[in-house]
Amino acid sequence: MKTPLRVAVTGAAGQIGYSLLFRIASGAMFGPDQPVILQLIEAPVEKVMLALAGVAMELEDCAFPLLKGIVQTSDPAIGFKDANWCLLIGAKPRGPGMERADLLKDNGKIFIGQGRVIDAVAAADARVCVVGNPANTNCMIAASQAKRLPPERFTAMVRLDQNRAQTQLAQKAGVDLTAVKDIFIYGNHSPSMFPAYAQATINGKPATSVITDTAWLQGPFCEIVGKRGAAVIAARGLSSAASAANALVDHVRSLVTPGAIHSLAVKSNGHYGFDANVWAGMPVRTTTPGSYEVITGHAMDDFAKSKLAATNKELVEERAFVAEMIA
Ligand code: NAX
Repeated sequence: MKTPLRVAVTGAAGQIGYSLLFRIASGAMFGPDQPVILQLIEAPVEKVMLALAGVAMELEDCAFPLLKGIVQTSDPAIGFKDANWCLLIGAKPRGPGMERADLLKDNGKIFIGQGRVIDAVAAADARVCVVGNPANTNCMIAASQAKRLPPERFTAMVRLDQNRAQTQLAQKAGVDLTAVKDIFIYGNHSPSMFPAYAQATINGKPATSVITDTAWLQGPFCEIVGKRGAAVIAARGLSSAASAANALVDHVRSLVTPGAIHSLAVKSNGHYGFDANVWAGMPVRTTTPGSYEVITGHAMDDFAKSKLAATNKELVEERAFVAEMIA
């Protein structure tokens, strides 16, 4: 029997948490022979902690053989203690009339605190994955507080956008989903992101030779993928939750699978013209479990360059809003 992995999850009583925790405990994230201990972290609010207790009861009632323990806490120092994986889902949602700058600052406080605590108490091999929005900038903020853990340990999720883009290309081409490969997301997890269709293949051929409607690729395709979250809210009355949880399972599963090629938001280091200090979506190849290298050198045409510049501008602006906090 392997040693259990300690998996800390913030926002564990929220919508995404409710779809995610059962899949982690069932083995979908770390594999069918990897036991886990779930360390569930929630806001220090009585009603929320009660809801968390209910989720923990349901986890117990599943009798998952791989689930070796559940911690319930509102204290990050307890929740992140010795964690191998820190999945940061909890964030403050944008309220009515709230400015983007205020949202960034309010979340900045949360992610500064969590970044510091993770750096102080998590396991030596800790990996941090940020889902709570604005995910890229929250990830950058948390990483900025770390002295022990290097920045490449901090990634933000753009996998939901990748999955959405894969499905849209398959539907347009009238092919099975699995025929679409190498569709990567560049930039921010926001409508400004760029799903780089020209790098994708469909049944091994360039996607642009199968879908020759360039106007659709540059217009509706990018728009549908970029605004899919809003479309789900309009239809369901609630934001994407099960698909977001599924994407986080994919994000981590790919990140622990050597050779996997997938999209992650990572510290840009200047790749693809992104500002060196923003966290931007880009293609990576997993090297060893939990580690990756950025796949550089994908050619970009003028349209792609203009999209990358726009999403980079937004990331740089977000960074500027919180610059004082992380200095
Ligand atoms: P919910 O509002 O259902 O749940 C969030 C939970 O986080 C709440 O239970 C709240 O009490 C908790 N929380 C807030 N502050 C916390 C803190 N400081 N420590 C611990 N817990 C805290 O939201 P949900 O639908 O689960 O979405 C969570 C986040 O994911 C949101 O920020 C959302 O915008 C973001 N998303 C990101 C996506 C992505 O692709 N990166 C897609 C889905 C989703 O929109």
